[in-house]
Amino acid sequence: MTEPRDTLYANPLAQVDSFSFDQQVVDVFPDMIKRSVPGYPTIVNMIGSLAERYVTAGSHCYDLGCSLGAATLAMRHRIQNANCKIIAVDNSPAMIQRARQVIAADGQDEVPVEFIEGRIQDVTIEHGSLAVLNFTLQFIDVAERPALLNTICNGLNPGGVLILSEKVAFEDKPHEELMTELHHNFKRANGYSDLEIAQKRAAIENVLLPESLAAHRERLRAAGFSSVDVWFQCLNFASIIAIK
Ligand code: GEK
Repeated sequence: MTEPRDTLYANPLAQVDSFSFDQQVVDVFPDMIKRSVPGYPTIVNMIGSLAERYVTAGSHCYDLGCSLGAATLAMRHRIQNANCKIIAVDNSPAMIQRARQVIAADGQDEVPVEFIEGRIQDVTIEHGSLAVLNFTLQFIDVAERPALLNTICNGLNPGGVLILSEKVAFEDKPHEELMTELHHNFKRANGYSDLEIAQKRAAIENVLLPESLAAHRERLRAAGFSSVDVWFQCLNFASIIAIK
């Protein structure tokens, strides 16, 4: 089945409202994220590979900010050990409702998936072997990020892993500008017009708050992760593996 195409910002808007994960976004989400985030399919696929490698018997996996459950599916299809459970969390009712349908239609049902409609800041993390923040932390208030990462690290078993994927910012201004330009070229090559790129940028400006890789590394270390490194980067999008 072809995915509905994202045309949300294709026509001039009198006023560009702040971006929110509502029903309109849910309807085009798979197309939107693939055409907007360089490397997204590779990252999701690798989350499956990491699930195969790190998820231990009887442990919990967390998909924090699960949207339509792409990372949940990737983990579910690759977990090798018995008696595991995936907890998928999102605070958008429209996202969670669609994610439930996506998972219900999935043929693999050996690994149960528990959905939580709520803020990832409020979720209890325990017995975790793998936690995933795939492009979600960037939407959390910067002041709330340290406590969230502390909670995640505390709730992971020794040797447990956090995958943190984010849009990142650069301290060097010319480099920041170059990455932004190349990212816009990526979006243009994927069929977005200059108008769509500009209106989406205005909508997301105060909603998605990127930080530098150095800031992420430092915070992850402070939260208690003993090994922290980037395993994937394309332009201003990166994914970090942090091991407790
Ligand atoms: C994927 N991980 O496809 N609590 C819970 N959910 C939240 C919160 C919060 N405080 N803030 C935002 N969200 C997915 C993609 S999208 C990334 C993640 C993007 C949710 C929000 O509702 C949305 O579904 C998700 O985080 C971010 O692998 O669109 O760039």
